[in-house]
Amino acid sequence: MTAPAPAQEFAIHVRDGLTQHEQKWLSARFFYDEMGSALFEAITLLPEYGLTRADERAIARCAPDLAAEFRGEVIVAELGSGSGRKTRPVLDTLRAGRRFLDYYPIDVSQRALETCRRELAPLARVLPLHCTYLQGVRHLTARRRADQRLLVLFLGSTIGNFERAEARRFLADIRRCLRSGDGLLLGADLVKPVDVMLRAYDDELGVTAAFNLNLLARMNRDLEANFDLRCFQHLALWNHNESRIEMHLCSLMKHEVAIPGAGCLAAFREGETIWTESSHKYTIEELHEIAREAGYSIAGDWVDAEWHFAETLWLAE
Ligand code: AVI
Repeated sequence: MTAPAPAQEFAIHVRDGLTQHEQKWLSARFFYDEMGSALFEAITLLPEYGLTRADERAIARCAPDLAAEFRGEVIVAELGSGSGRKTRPVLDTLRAGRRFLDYYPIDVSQRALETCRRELAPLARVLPLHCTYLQGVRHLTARRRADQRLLVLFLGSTIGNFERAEARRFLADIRRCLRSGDGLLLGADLVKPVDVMLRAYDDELGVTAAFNLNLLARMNRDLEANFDLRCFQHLALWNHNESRIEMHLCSLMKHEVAIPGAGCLAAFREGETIWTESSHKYTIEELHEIAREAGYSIAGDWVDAEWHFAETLWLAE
């Protein structure tokens, strides 16, 4: 199993997204180079961004119930490589009373898988899968023993970064890989007052702005582009109809940027934006409806009391 070559993929993607006459866009998955990952870590510490802390609290609360549900033979897969902080309580509680616990982080980033192995190796046998999420789950379900149940973790509201229709499709695709009785623990950020959500994506310190602008800096580093970062402004908007926060980079003037590594020239009008991320916010009712439609039953919800965020456990029917 192999993940796509990242450098070439980035170049193709930049050419497609930035030569659009209508809405220019870049996929949020390109935020996470070394600098972007460090900035994201800093975001998780911001007082305005309660999401990660809420996720951690909700996971810690649901871990004993997970252990009770998955008492027999179980293997754990995580979509995205887990950080010690988030995944540790689940592995810790599940491994109690077992000789081994096999944990398969699935990620297209080799670096993230390495970090995950270092952090979580003392708690489980860490068996990284360097591939896309669906490839990894298919690989595991084809190879596990008949008596092993699979518990898939999809934490941190990464599902929020999928388009709504894509999220439904993806969760249904995962269901089709599972056997009856397998589980999916999904962490999703919930709708909350608009000012709270906006502050979470436009913090006072400017860390989220730096995280967003780093996409331009990354094109300068990796594709020899000549973006002047001061010609762009970070924007966070609430799209009520789609129930999502959108992040954009707004050009402050009419200008052109050369991107030799992607073989293109990007022309910007004053006020034109590059749409860089969507963070969809859900309600518990919508999550349940998605689960039922995809063929899961709902085994439990753990909603954080401080920051409206849910961990929800679905079982394949
Ligand atoms: C990774 N993901 C769930 C984060 C989010 O909240 O959508 C990424 C992020 N973007 C800006 N701040 C954090």
